Amino acid sequence: MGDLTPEMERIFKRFDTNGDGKISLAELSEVLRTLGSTSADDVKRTMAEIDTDGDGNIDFKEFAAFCHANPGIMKDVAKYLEWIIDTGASYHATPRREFFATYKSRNFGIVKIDNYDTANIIGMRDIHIKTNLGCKLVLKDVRHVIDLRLNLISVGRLDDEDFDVRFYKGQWKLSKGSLIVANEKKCHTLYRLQAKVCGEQLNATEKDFSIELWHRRLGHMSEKGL
Ligand SMILES: [Ca+2]
Ligand SMILES: [Ca+2]
Repeated sequence: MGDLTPEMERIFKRFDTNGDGKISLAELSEVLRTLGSTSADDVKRTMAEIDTDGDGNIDFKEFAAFCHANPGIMKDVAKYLEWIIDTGASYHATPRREFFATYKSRNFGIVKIDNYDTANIIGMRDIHIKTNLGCKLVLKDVRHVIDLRLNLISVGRLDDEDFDVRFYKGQWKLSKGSLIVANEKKCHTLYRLQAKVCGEQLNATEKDFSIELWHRRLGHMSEKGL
């Protein structure tokens, strides 16, 4: 199993929201919805591909086999859901074009990543997310940086917006006034937020964003007869 196992367990637990050790069709459907607009047929097809013993649930063994066969996909899933709370970042930033409803592409300069490398900022716009507590949060002026590996939330920018960000006892908490906006446990060395990207209009239903990559890969797998 090697190094992949802890990562797979973490993702499996995120899929298995009721914690019964199996991913049901409803749970799989919820994850795929988080990733974008997915039809009931897509969900069933995906379930059939992963649920190799056909009992209607994905157990960890089936999930692990799927991850080993398709290591890229689960990494992508983690990226879609997860933002890293970064005290060092000057801006919010993401490599994901599909998180932005629209933006005008132009050169916004460069950003330093991984201490040594620099990368181009090719777009900038607000991104609206729904936190793990179901609160809506507008991340202002998020930089689109394709070379990033993670989605970053800048603590400095939240502070500028009068949010209170606290790190304590292996947790972090984001609040504004008396409202707790997000609250999550530290994972390994990282403070993270699991959030859904959602539409900009206040009352609009969540805007779908492209799930092309996922579809392309699943489609590809089907072609290979998996
Ligand atoms: Ca479950
Ligand atoms: Ca099964």
